[in-house]
Amino acid sequence: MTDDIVEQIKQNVIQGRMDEEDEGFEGGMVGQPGVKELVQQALDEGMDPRLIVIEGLTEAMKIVGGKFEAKDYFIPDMLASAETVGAAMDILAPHLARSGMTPKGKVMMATVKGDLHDIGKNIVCIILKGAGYEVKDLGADVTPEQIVARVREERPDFLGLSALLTTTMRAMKETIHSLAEAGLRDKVKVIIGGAPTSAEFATEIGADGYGEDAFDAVRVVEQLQQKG
Ligand code: B1M
Repeated sequence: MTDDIVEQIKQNVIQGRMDEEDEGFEGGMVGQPGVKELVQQALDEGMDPRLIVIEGLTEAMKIVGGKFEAKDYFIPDMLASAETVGAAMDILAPHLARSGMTPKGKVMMATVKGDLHDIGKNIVCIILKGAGYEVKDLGADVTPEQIVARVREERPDFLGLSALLTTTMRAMKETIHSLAEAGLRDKVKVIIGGAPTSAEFATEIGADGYGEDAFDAVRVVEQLQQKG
């Protein structure tokens, strides 16, 4: 029974089904419980919320990531799946805190100054949460000064910066420079991402890593964490 419900949660994330009203990517699933109902049911049955995160949501998003890389899934599909994970995490968050599941680390995320594009950054936040990280989302159009202040206050392990415009990429460099000026550069690992950025650009501006997409961002964070 326990395994059944985790498997159902996993399959429903893969199908991007938030609740019983959703059809699912393959269609014809209206009326069957979706991720929200299944997660609540699992909790009501006394299931360990960590199991739901690790074996249900995280495993599902690995499969979704594989489908995205294989071009079986496109951005709207990935977004629908990622949103079900976000909704599941909202239900699970208070239970996880109680169950003593410690986050793997704290990641602060922001779309940089002058840039309003936040869809990709929001996906990265959701996938990082699904992978077990505590995520502080500062939003979009966040200035270097605001970022420095929040890093100083909250001491995240990682700072993730997103930019979608060639004109705002330079704000990433400014932000890293401001962190250094504030004496905080060696206190936080900085990873960057967003369509106009690249691994070469990350190296050029002194970032610690570059994530091509949300799953790659998790991989880079995990790698940096292992390196210590
Ligand atoms: Co604008 N926009 N936009 N836009 N917009 C682009 C980016 C553009 C490529 C369209 C085009 O001309 N073909 C172009 C940029 C050109 C350039 O600089 N090279 C552009 C432009 C020019 C503009 C305006 C200047 C238009 C204008 O007003 N004249 C203006 C700028 C506003 C501003 O930011 N100051 C503008 C405005 C907007 C909207 C507000 C209308 C809207 C944004 C809504 C929002 O985000 N809330 C919008 C949108 C939606 C787009 C497109 C159509 C889609 C972007 C998107 O959400 N993609 C885009 C064209 C396109 O990409 N086809 C375009 C989906 C998203 C899931 O992907 O964000 O790449 P992405 O995120 C990915 C990866 O990049 C990566 O993971 C994500 C998930 O896989 N990733 C990270 C992202 N951040 C990461 C961080 C990481 C790691 C990975 O680690 C920290």
